[in-house]
Amino acid sequence: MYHASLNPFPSTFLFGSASAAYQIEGAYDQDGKGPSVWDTYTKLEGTTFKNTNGDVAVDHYNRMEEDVALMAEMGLKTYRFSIAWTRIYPTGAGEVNEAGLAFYDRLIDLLLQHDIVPMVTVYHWDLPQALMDKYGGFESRQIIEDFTTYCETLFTRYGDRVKHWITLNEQNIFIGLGYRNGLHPPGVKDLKRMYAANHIAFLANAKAIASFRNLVPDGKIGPSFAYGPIYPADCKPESIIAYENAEELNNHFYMDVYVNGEYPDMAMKYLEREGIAPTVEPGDTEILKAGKPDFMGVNYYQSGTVSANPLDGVGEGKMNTTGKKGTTSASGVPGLFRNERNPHLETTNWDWAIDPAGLRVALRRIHNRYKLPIIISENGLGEFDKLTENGEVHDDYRIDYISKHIDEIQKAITDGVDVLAYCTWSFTDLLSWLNGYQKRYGFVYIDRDETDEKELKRIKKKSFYWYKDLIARHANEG
Ligand code: BGP
Repeated sequence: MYHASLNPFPSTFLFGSASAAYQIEGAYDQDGKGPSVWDTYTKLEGTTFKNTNGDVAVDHYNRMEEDVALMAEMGLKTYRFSIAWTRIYPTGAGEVNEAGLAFYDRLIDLLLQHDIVPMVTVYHWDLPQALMDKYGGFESRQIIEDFTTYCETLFTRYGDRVKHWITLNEQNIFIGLGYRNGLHPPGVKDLKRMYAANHIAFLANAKAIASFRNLVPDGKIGPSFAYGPIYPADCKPESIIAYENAEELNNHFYMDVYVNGEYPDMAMKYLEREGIAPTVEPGDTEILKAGKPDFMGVNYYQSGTVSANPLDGVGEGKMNTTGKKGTTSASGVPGLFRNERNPHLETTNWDWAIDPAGLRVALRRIHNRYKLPIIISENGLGEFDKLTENGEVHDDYRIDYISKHIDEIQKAITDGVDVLAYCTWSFTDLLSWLNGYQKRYGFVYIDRDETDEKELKRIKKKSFYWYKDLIARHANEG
C-alpha cells in the first residue's frame, strides 16, 4: 500500500530509548544486591566475548544522575529500564532489600521531574542465582509464586508513579538461548526442557499480569516479544509452507499464548509428534487466559527468510558474536524450515538483516492477528563506533537506520496500526550479553572497552543530537 501523505505521529506518542539492568548498572554486589544467573554464568570461561561481564558495565548504578541529565537534555519522552530482581530480593524471595527499592525510587522520581515517562521491565533475564540453585529457575512451577511476589512488590511500591510496565523481556530469546542453544544461562541444550520451562514462563507472566490488575488498575502492562517477521525465500509452494511453519513455531507460538491463552494447533501437534510438547495441566489455560496484556511489546531488529528444510536437513547453527561479517552458519528446524539470507537486504557486521519495512510488516501482522496496541520496546543498530581524535562519534549509519525505521512506523500508523511508543536500543552504549562492549548501540558513547574500563566517560554521538531534534520536531507537529 502506498500513501500519498502520512498521518502525523499522535501527540501522545512516546519517543524513547531503552536499557536493561545487567547491561548498564554494574555495582554487582553493592548495597545488598545478590548474585543473578548472569553474574555467575559470565564468570565461566568461554561463555561470553572475551570473557566480558557486567560487574562494572557502564556503572549506571553510580552515575544514574548524570545519565538521566543526558536523557533530559535530549528531551526523551520515555525511558525503558529494567529492575534487577536481586537488588529487591537478593535471594529471589524472602527478605526485601530496602536499598535496592530506594535506588529505583530515585531513578523514577528523577525521570518524572524531567517529564520522562518511566517504562519498567520487571524481568530482563537476570534471574536470582538462589532460585536457580533452589529449584532450577523456570523449570519449576515454584517460580510462579516467587515471580508474582516480586512483581507485586514492584507494583505496590512504584505503581503510583509508573503506569507502563513490561513483564518478561523476550521470553523466546532467554528460553531459546538458555535451553535450545545452550548459549545463555543455564547453558542447556534440551528441547523438552526448553518447552517445559517456556510453559512455566507463560504461567508466571500471566499470573503477574492478573495481579497487576488489582494493584495498578490505571496502568498498562504487556510482555516484550522479540519478533522477527518471516518471509518465504521465493513463491514455491513448499517455501510458503516453510514460512508458515516458521511464523507459527517462532512467533504465533508465543504471541497467541500471551493474547489468547492457547497454543497454535499445528505447532503443538509438531511438538507432540517430536515428544517435546509442554505439559498443560488442568487449570493452566484458565490462568493463561486471565493474563491478557494491554499491549504487545515488540523488540524488532530484523526479519527472517526461510525455505523448505528436509527431515535430515540443517539444525542448529553458529551465531556471529565477533562482528566478522559472514560468520553466521546455516541453521533451521529439520522438516519445518531453513533460515536463508535475504538477497535484497544488507546486513550488519553481526549478520543481522537491515530491514526497516520489516518493522511495518511486523506491526501490521500483530495488529491484524491480535487487535492490540503496540509498544516498540527495542529497535536499534549494533555497530563498531569510532571515537575521533576530537572526541566525536560520527554514527551516520545509526541515524540512517533509526530514521528509516521511524518512517516505516509512520506508514504503519497511517495503515491503521495503533502504536503507542518507540524505544531505541539503547540510550548509552552498554554490555552486549554475548558480544562484549564493541557492539555499540547507544546515542551516548561510553569510553571503555573489553579490557579497560578507563573513566567510563559519557560522550554524545552525532545521533544524540539528531534524535533530540527529531523528538522536538514531532512534539511541535502533534
Ligand atoms: C535484545 C535484548 C537486549 C539487547 C539486544 C541487542 O535481544 O533484549 O538486551 O541485548 O537484543 O542484542 P545484542 O546485544 O545481542 O546485539
